[in-house]
Amino acid sequence: MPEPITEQGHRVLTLWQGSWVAAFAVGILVWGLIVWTVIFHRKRSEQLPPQVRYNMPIEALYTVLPIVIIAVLFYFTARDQTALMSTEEEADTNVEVVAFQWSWQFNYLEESASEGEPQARFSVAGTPERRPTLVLREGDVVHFDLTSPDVIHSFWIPAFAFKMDVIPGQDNEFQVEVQEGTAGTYAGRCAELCGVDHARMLFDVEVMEPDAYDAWVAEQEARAQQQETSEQPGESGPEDPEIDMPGPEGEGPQDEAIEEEPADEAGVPAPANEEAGR
Ligand SMILES: [Cu+2]
Repeated sequence: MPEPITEQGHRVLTLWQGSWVAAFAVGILVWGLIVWTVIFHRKRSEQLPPQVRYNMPIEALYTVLPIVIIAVLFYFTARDQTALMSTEEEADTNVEVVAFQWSWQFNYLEESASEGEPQARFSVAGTPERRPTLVLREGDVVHFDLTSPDVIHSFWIPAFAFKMDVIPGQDNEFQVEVQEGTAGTYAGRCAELCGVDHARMLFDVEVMEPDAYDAWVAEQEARAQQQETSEQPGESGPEDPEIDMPGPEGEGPQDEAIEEEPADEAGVPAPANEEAGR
C-alpha cells in the first residue's frame, strides 16, 4: 500500500490491515487444524473412529464464532465508513470535480456545491492529451463534490487510499484532511471503465506547502480575472454559463476541452485554468 497522505487514508489502511490480521488469525487456526488432522489422524484400521455428529457444544461453536467474527468486522467497517463519509468539519478548500469522457476538470469553489450554487474562483481543466493537476495544500481540509455530465466515472487517488464513483445526476461528496509533511506529486486516475479512452483519464495531484500553494492560488485567481475581463467584449458564447456546473444532460465540458486542443498545439502557453472563474 502507498503511504496515505490524508488522515482518512490512515484510517482506511488501519481497517485494511486489521481485517487481514483477523483473516490470517482465522486462516492459521483452520490450516493448523487441517494439518494436525492430516498428520495425527490418519486412517489406522477399518474401524470407524468415534463420531461427533450432533455434538451440541461444537455445533454452537461453529455457529457463534463466525457470527462474532462478522460482528466485529462489521463494527469496525461501519465505524470507519461513518467517519470517512462525514462532511461535518469546516472545509478550507472546496473542489468540484467534473469527470468527463475523457479527462477531469477541477473547479475551485467559494464554498461546497451542496450549499447552493457557489461561484468558481478558478478552474483547472485537462484534456485526454494533457492531464490536469489537482493542487492541494498541506494541512487543509478539502471537500470534494463529484459530478459527471456523461457516464459513471470513479475518482481515485491511490495516496488517499480511497475512491468514489462519479455518477451523472447524483451529488457524491467526501472530504479529506491532507496531512502535514506530504508535499509532493501523486497519481490520480479514473477507476471505472467509462469508455474507449478510459485509460487516458489520468491526473496528477500536487500537494504544496502553504506558501507555494497561496502563491499558486493567487496566480490562478489573477489569471481567471484576466480571462474574465478579456472575454467580456466579445466572445462569451451561449454555451459558456454551463461550464461551471454542468448538469447531467448539459453540454459537458468535454466539448470544451476537445475544442481547446488545437490552441494548445499552436503553441499558446497552456494555462492550467482555461475555464476560468465565473
Ligand atoms: Cu472515467
